[in-house]
Amino acid sequence: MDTTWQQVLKDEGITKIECPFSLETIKKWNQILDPHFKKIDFEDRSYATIEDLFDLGIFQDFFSQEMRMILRDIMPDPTILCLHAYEIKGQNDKNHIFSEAFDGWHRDIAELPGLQVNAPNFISLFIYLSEVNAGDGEFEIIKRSFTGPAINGEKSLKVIGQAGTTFIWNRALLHRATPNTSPTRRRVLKLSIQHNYFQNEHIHSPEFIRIRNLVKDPYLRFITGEKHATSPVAHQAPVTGHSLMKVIPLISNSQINIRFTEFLKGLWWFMRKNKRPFGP
Ligand SMILES: O=C(O)CCC(=O)C(=O)O
Ligand SMILES: [Fe+2]
Repeated sequence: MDTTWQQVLKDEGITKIECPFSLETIKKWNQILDPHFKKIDFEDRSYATIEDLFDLGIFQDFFSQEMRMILRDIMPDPTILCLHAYEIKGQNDKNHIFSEAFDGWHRDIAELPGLQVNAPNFISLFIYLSEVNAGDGEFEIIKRSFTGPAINGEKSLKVIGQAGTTFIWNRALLHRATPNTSPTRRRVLKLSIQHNYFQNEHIHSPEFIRIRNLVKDPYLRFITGEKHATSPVAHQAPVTGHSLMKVIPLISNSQINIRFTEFLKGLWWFMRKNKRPFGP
């Protein structure tokens, strides 16, 4: 039997899958989002927040039956840490995030004592909403880099593709957004999930509370944190069925090359902030 995307995610920390939405849906979302982003396209990084997505109907489309099965196959109790669409500006020779250190390389999550490093605890799912080619601020990641530093010369993977390119990755892996040097803004839809029983300040925010109060669907109430408990109560999202999305192989296609001055700057930055190198 072919390896499933679920297994690839565990082994390598990133998997690409078929787009769980039709291209018409992706197009429709972009048409809905265009006027929203047009108003704020002077910002270096601009957002359609979870509330915007909800008010625009994209939130409701997003949690399709297929998406529910995908998330359930990652973890039985997925709870949203963040869901938003964002654009990053073009003509920029800097990484839009963590540009102050290590050419943008970072982990979102530190290695937590007692947790298996490669277990899918903190996961992000990206759907490119614009076409992303080399130079368009493509997402770059080092497969299997669950622990340890980034070493120059090591292989990395730059994810490029059409609007609708969908990939799921473990936030413990070393990754970065490459600089978007192209003339156009790069648009991504991003979901981050974690176990229901993990601490999660977002689900207590007014935006999450408003959405939770407006939705009746038990699944949407679950994923926005209704059953959240700080004790490890084994709640599970109400979904049946598994996702049989085909895995699309991702082959490392680049190499890390952190400039020496960037490396020193990064070390200094982390020391000042009392954070260890290559932590979040
Ligand atoms: O925008 C990107 O390509 C990556 C952003 C990032 O570091 C993240 O989502 O954790
Ligand atoms: Fe990150």
